[in-house]
Amino acid sequence: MLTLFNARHFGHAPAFEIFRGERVPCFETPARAEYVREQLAARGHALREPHVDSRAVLARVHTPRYLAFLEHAWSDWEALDPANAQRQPFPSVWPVRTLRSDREPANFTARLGLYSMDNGSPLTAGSWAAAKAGTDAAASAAALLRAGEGAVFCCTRPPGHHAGADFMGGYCFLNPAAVAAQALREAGAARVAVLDVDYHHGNGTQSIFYGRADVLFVSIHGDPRTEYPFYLGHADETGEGEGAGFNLNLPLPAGSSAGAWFGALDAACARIARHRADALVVSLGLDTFAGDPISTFALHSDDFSRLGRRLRGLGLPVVFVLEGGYAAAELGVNAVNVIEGFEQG
Ligand code: OKP
Ligand code: ZN
Repeated sequence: MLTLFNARHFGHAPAFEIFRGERVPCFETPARAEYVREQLAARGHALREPHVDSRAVLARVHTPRYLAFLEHAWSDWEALDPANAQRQPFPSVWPVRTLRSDREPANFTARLGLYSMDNGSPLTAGSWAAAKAGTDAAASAAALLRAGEGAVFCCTRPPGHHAGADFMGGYCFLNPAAVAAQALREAGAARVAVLDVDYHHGNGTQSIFYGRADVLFVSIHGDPRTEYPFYLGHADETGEGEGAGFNLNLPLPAGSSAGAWFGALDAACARIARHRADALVVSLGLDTFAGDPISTFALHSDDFSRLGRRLRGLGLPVVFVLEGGYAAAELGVNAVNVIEGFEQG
């Protein structure tokens, strides 16, 4: 399968994150994409660089003030203190209920909190460039589908499905899956479906399309009562306004088996078929793997081939976007299993 490789991903390499109150090495590492790249090359898949600048479509997915903040966040941070070059900024204050988010503060940490859903997206000098190259890959994939390509895989990081119109969170800064869906719409697809199979609910993607009937969002994920991102992803979230009926959440209890997961996939595929979409975007998180260090589902490597075959059965052109998956050494095999399962139908 034609793969767009985000070569800028390497510039986003945070040293640590905060996990259970302690500094720990990041789970979301550059090695993840390198394992996928290695496995793609070993199994004969061609890699290309993204060729489309996503700037225009990006501005229809994210807000201008968020994009302006993110693009300049690192230089603003460094300007505060030269020693900040060696430090990672984290938010520590957020405009929750009763506090105002319409006025952007001047203070850097206050702005960082305004544009963050959690403290889980460590920012570095290369974060903007890496995230922007990811949305460039998504926009390029949409252009390739329009030109007749049957499926394109975006091998990119950091992931994106937790990033909303104006916030980062859960390792995500910009949302390539949302950019792919929006770019497909603008390239002439009347209806698009987004299927999010990452272990974690894609709250950012859901919220971006929640009021729209042209982009159906379907997600299979750990029940938010116990699993991140906690505050979205319940079954009663079905869309609003014109988008009523165009959002389907299929939460599963933590610890669910592969059998339960594929049952949910059947329901997801049935809803997507009913949408009569012209194209599909798959938020391909592989943290449903049994060996994932931060998730609790139990898919094995051959289950990812089965996922690919099942998706091929929808008969749609597909943009695959890499999301989570933290068993890094197995990530390549699992990702390429999806791709080859799809190709072999
Ligand atoms: C991103 B994706 C907090 C650690 C927990 C939340 C998990 C993010 C998963 N510092 N982070 O959906 O794979
Ligand atoms: Zn995830």
